[in-house]
Amino acid sequence: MQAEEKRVEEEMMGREEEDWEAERAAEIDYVFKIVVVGDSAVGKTQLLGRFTKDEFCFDSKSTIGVEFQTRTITLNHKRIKAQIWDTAGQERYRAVTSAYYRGALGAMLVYDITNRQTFDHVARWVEELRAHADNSIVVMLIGNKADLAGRRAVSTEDAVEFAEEQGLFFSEASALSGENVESAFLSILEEIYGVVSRKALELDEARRNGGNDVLMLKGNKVSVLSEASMMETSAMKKEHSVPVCDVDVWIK
Ligand SMILES: Nc1nc2c(ncn2[C@@H]2O[C@H](COP(=O)(O)OP(=O)(O)O)[C@@H](O)[C@H]2O)c(=O)[nH]1
Ligand SMILES: [Mg+2]
Repeated sequence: MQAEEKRVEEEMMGREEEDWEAERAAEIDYVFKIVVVGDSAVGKTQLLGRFTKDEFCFDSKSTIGVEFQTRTITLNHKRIKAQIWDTAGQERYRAVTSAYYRGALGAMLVYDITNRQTFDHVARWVEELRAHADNSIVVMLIGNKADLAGRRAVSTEDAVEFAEEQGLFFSEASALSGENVESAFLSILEEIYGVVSRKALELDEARRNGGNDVLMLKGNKVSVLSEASMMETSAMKKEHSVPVCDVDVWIK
């Protein structure tokens, strides 16, 4: 199992590096990694397909169950590439690896409004995110299959209450009809943009005040030292052509 996990991890790193090369060529300002989580069969893959299909770019498909799709949008005059990862079935065995969450700035946590159990499991997914993802990750709860309102098993009120308690954004949506899919993804991208911009500012300020102990380039990895708040950041200044493989966001 450990060897398998390592293989998955290495493959993920390779993917991200390839994608990074592509984005440099395409003049992308930011890449935001978003993970999609939730129980099996709630519609994660369909939601992803619905959002990315217009400007679909099938970056990679894996034989070992790791993949992401991308779509580039313009937000605040910036080219932002949403790199959205799909569990591709790993959730069935509760075997989503921590590498899946690494560097994610956002998460779509999906349940099925016609299946109560998938909503009851949402708390577990929140724990999973808290355990493996960055503290500042933006999480959006999605009640999918809103087109099946006649078979509803989870009230909107219950979901709103849970989302408020947990500090999550919330939307019902339908991958089938497309209702709210675009708006949900655009909202999470805007929220991430807000978080990243704030962090970039903090980082800039810290650099001006603290000098070079804040950012340290070590081999091909960026280590962020100094204050705890800095350690959460996934946003880094673009450093000439230093190859960096564990940073998802570039600021020009
Ligand atoms: N009615 C309806 N069915 C959906 C919707 N989204 C997904 N499904 C169906 O739910 C099943 C599981 O979808 P899938 O995307 O594979 O779920 P995943 O396991 O979470 O990735 C499939 O049969 C889909 O056709 C939706 O919005 N409405
Ligand atoms: Mg799936």
